[in-house]
Amino acid sequence: MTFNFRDTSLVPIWEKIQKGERLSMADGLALYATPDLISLGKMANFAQQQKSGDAVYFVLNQKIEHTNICVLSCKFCDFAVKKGDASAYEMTTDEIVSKLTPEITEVHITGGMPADWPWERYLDIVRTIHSRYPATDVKAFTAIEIDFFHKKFRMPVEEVLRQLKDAGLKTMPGGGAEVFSERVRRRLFNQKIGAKGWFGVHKAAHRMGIPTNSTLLYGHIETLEERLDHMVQLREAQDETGGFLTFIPLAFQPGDTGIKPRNQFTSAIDDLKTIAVSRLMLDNFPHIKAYWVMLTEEVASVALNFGADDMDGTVGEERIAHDAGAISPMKLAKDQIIRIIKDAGKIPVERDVYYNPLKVHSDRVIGKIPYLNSLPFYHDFEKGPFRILPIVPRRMGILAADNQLAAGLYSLMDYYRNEASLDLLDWCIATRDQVKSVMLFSNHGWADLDGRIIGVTDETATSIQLLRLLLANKYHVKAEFRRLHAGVNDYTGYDAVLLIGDQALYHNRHGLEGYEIVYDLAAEWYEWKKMPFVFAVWAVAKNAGPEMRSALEAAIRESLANTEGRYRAIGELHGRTLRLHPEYVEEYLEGFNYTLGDREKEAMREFRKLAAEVNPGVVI
Ligand code: V47
Repeated sequence: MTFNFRDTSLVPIWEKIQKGERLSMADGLALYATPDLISLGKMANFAQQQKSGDAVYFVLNQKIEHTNICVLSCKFCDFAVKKGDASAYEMTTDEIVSKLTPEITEVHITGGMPADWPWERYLDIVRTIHSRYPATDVKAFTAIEIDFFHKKFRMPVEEVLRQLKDAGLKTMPGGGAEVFSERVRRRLFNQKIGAKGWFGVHKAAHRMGIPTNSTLLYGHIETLEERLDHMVQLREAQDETGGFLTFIPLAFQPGDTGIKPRNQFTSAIDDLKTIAVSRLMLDNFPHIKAYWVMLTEEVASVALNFGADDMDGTVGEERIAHDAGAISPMKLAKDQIIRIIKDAGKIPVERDVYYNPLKVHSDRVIGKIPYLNSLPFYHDFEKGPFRILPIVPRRMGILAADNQLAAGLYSLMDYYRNEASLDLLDWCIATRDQVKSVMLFSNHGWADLDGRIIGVTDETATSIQLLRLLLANKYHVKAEFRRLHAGVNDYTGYDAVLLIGDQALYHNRHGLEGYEIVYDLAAEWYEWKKMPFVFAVWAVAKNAGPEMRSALEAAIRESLANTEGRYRAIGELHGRTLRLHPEYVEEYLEGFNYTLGDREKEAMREFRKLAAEVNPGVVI
């Protein structure tokens, strides 16, 4: 892909981006320095498309700032007050719960840190929300608050998190990171914990299966180098844990902080550059959030074409930014968010706290399995009238059951479950013998797995049934399955772990710590049945209409034809983030059969028959 760069110094950076190479601090500075804003936006939009296709996520959420009384006195904060202040407030659990309604899917709780609240009061808030609104996920307490609880209530950070998790906490917000620079910390928030403490809490959370968000407070006294250093530190931490969901650049609202004149907000250009640069620098972050509360609706709308794929949500009511003079509204209606996202040419995807899609507010949406093995279908896919939603197999099945997609490359089990509303097309993802990316990492041989606990990736719909079948009918053992947490690389505490897709491919190549034996499920099937295994099939909604169907068929056919013989180039672009050599990716892709022929259909029928016998429709 080529753009007409006005600033040709961007060309080498663009080449790196296209090859999936990581950008350096110097690249980041060059991106900030460029006057060619439009090219910067196009590059970031390209990176965004690689990650999230045409999707922009939002959530029906409610912010709760339970109190503004705070023992800290950070210079940039206009929200916090001292106890006894005329504007001080403290909410009871009942007052907090009264702000919620059943349609809210995420509640975001963060606030001041008063000296006199007992630990039980915080637990009570989380527990009560969780029990009264079980479908509402609780995202609560920044690393600063967790550290405060740790010190005040004399409990290790892990114990604080464990008790909150038991009470119902699902994820943590990204606040309190500010800027990791020690220079800025000493000048603006010297009572806060700093980078080491902030990362300590987030990494502890990730190890415990609590994904978290991250922020950067920009537009005050920090330098561009300090912003970029902040991003690089986050990128390194993400390499280590994989537990960050999104990055949120927070535009500083000067208010009466005295740090900047009252109305000197960050410029729209700086906001857009920061969104774009963060998308390009944070190559291992799934999402970048355009937080409209601090950016304004207008800038957030444009940001959706500058690398952001996350609009936060309806918010409900917000004080931290508004006390510091934010000019955005206090809340946005769902319809308004949907309109903004549609106007940006994207798919409004209503999500849960983990970014699982709940509802797709657009038609002509095609589900894309975001794994390397499906790339021959999508690499050269001319979108035409379609919009692409990358979505893991099991979640795609859930959307199909609700008739939310026009078409998709469905996991085989999901195709069967939704057969009545789908038409099968002529393509699939089938193995010849081995697959290399549906792997059981184990500490026990097959026969010894009886009664053991197997952690199973949250993403699978078909491989889990294949594993069940192999255990029951090939090896005559029965194990207990537990779903692994989406998005957090915690594989400890199981006797074996089933992974699929790129995660499995990566660990097949690089090993999975703690597990010595590796089984390839397609190879197991082949050895047993002497048949290929069909993991996924293309299907189109029956109600999509013949024109749509033929447009889709033409696009798939063309992409397959264009990519044939070019698997090494695909490996160059997409293998790097997985630390896989292009030749390895080439060999991997050559192991698949993408056409649904008679042999594949026969294998499908055999699997269907056996799977129905072993586990009549059980889904865990
Ligand atoms: O940590 C304080 C910032 C943060 C000001 O995780 C200010 O999804 C601008 O973290 N101007 C809290 N910012 C908000 C936050 C957040 C917001 C939205 C979504 C998520 C998420 C997290 O607000 C604080 C601080 O960095 N802040 N004062 C100010 N005057």
